[in-house]
Amino acid sequence: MTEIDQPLDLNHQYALDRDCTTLSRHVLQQLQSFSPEAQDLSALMNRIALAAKLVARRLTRAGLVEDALGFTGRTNVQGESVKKMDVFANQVFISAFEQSGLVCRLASEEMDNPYYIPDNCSIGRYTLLYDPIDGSSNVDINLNVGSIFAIRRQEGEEPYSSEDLLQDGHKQIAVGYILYGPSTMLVYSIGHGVHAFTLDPSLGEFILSSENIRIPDHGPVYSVNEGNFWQWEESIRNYIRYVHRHEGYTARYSGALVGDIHRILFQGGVFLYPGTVKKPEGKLRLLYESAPLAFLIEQAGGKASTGTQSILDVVPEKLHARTPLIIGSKEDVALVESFIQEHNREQQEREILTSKG
Ligand code: P6P
Repeated sequence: MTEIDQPLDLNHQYALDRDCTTLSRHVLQQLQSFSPEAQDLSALMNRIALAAKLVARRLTRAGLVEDALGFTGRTNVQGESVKKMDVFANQVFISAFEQSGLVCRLASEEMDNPYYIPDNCSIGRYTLLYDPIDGSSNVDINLNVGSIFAIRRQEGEEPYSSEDLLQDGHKQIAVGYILYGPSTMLVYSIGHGVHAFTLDPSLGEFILSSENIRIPDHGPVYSVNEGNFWQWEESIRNYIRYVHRHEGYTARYSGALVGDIHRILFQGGVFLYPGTVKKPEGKLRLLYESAPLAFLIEQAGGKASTGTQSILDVVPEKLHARTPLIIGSKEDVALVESFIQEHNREQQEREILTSKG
């Protein structure tokens, strides 16, 4: 037999097949279709991958590239100081999608209003909502950061109105995040499970690394900024006291949502960013942080709530609306919710007793 007639051994064949499963191919496999919408989604995810590679390249060399790190001196619509990397990454996604012909609008944490691409609005019936660099406080100290994205169809004929974005999270058709860590990973869902791709810099391609990821029903991790302890409602403080007093829990908090969620997706547990007495709505933004991650975690078998309502059911009143976020393994999220329900029940009983005098 000639060399060519001898099949590769199974390990080599598996590795070759895997390296040929690129993100755009995987989307079409998930949809089992070559319809125009399937092709759109495949092309959209390909542009997300391009943006991710451009951001990863900048981050990898940020310490060497002049003027890549530090603050711009401006504050964004959130009232947060803007990092140079925030501005760069925000523009990367705009540039990647301006040329795509698919997206009419981009709505970002870094922009007060959506960015419109008029040439695309007659044909490109999609909106990209994104947080270009999540956890940017980690950028200058070379710790992990992420990007979060959600894609929704553009509804209605008025391209310069964003009213149709003020709908619940079930309207998302593709979601995911990019984790810029020791390796760059892209984790996504289009409603057919959750899948992870790892960037192979030697190929310049995201290659399938984990398919149909399932979050454990329970895990040891609780991820929360305990520095806010005295600002929380008593119910959340009661939950934290519970995990302090019971074996089997461990605290992990990186200050970057994507890294904390990624850990919980694989190891199980719960991430909390609760509201406070002064800011009941919390810090995290619904449309381009909580809702995409809620969709993804629920696709992996987990749960995401405000504490009293499923995140995916929340209808925002404005583009940059915030919500409390409790997200992760379904048993751990349910445990946090049980402390909230217990506290609310006790409060109602007290109010009834008080009203009876
Ligand atoms: P705090 C980063 O600014 C971010 O939006 C998330 O990535 C992160 O989980 C959270 O805020 C951290 O907020 O108040 O704990 O520093």
